[in-house]
Amino acid sequence: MSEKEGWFGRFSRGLSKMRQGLTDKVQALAARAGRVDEDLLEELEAILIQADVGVAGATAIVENIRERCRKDGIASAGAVRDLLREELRRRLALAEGPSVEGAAGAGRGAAKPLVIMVVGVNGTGKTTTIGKLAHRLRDEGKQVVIAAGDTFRAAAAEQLAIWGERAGATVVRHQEGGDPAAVAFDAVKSAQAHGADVVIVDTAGRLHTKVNLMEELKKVQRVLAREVPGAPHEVLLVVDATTGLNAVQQAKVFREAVGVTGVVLTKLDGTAKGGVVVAIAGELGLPVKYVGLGETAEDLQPFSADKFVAGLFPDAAPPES
Ligand SMILES: Nc1nc2c(ncn2[C@@H]2O[C@H](COP(=O)(O)OP(=O)(O)O)[C@@H](O)[C@H]2O)c(=O)[nH]1
Ligand SMILES: [Mg+2]
Repeated sequence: MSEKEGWFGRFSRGLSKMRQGLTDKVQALAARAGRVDEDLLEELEAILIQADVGVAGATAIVENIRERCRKDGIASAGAVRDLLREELRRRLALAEGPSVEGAAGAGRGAAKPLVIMVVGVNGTGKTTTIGKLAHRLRDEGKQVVIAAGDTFRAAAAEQLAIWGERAGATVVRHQEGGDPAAVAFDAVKSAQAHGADVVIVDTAGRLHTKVNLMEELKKVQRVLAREVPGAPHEVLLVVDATTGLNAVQQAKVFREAVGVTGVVLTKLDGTAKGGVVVAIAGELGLPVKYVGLGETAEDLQPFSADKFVAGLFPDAAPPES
C-alpha cells in the first residue's frame, strides 16, 4: 500500500453505495436464480432502473445481455454479472473525453490562460469542485486564478478564499451583489498580468430570481471571449449524482443555454443512484470530465470508464497504475 491512496482505493470507496445498489443486488440475483431466464432479465432491468441508469439505458443493456446469452448459449446466471460489467464499460467509454488538465498543458498552441467556466444549480458542488480542481492544477505546477463569480451568495467567495489559500491559488472577489462579469474580467486581467496558466470562474446557480441566470452566464461568457481568444475554453457543468435523473434534465437545460463542454458528476460517494452516469453517457453526448467521490481534494478524479467499472466490480479490477 502506498502512503497516498491510489485511484483504485478512491473509486472503490467512493462507489461503495452504488455497489450496494447495483453490483451486490445483481450478485444476489444471480445466486438466487441459478440460470438465465426471462425472470432474471426482468429483475436485472428493474435493478438498473432503480439505480437511475434510465429506462432507455436499462432496456438496451438487458437486450444486449439477452442477445449475448442466446448467441453464446450462456445459461449460468453467474455469467450475467460479467456481461453487465462489459456492457457498462462499453457505455461509459462513450462519456470519456479529452482531459481538462491536458488542455492546461504548456504545449504549442495551448491557450494561456486556459479559461474554465463552472456552471450548475445551487448545491451541486460547483464551488467545492473548483477548490479541488485548483488543488489538482497546483499539484501539477500550474498557476491558478479563481474568479468568485457567485456574487449572489457571500458564503461562496468565503468558501473559495479558504480553498484558494489551501491550494495556493489567487482568488479574485468583489462585494456581495457585484457584477459576475466584472469579477471574471478582473480575474482574467490578473491572470494575464501575472502569467497565470488557468482561470477558473465560479458562477451563481439560483434558478428563480429577477435576473435571469442564463443571461447572466452568457454575459460572463461574452466578457471572457472578448478578453481571451477562444474563452471560455471549457464550460463544465456540475451535477449532483444524488439527484439521480434530474441531473440529466439539468444538463439539457444548461447545454441548450450556455454550450456545456463537459460534465462533473459530484457526490457519487453519497448515493446508490450513480447509474445516472450511464444515462449521461448515453443520452447527452457530453463527456464526463471528473467525478466527485468524497470531500477531500483528492476525491475529485478524472473520469475513466475502466476505473469506474473497477470501482463497481473491485474483484475483477485491473492492477493499479
Ligand atoms: N460527499 C460529497 N460531498 C460533496 C462533493 N462535492 C461537493 N460536496 C458537498 O456539497 C455541498 C455543496 O457544495 P458547493 O460547492 O457549495 O455547491 P455549489 O452551490 O454548487 O457551489 C458541500 O457541502 C460540499 O462539501 C462530493 O463529491 N462528495
Ligand atoms: Mg457555490
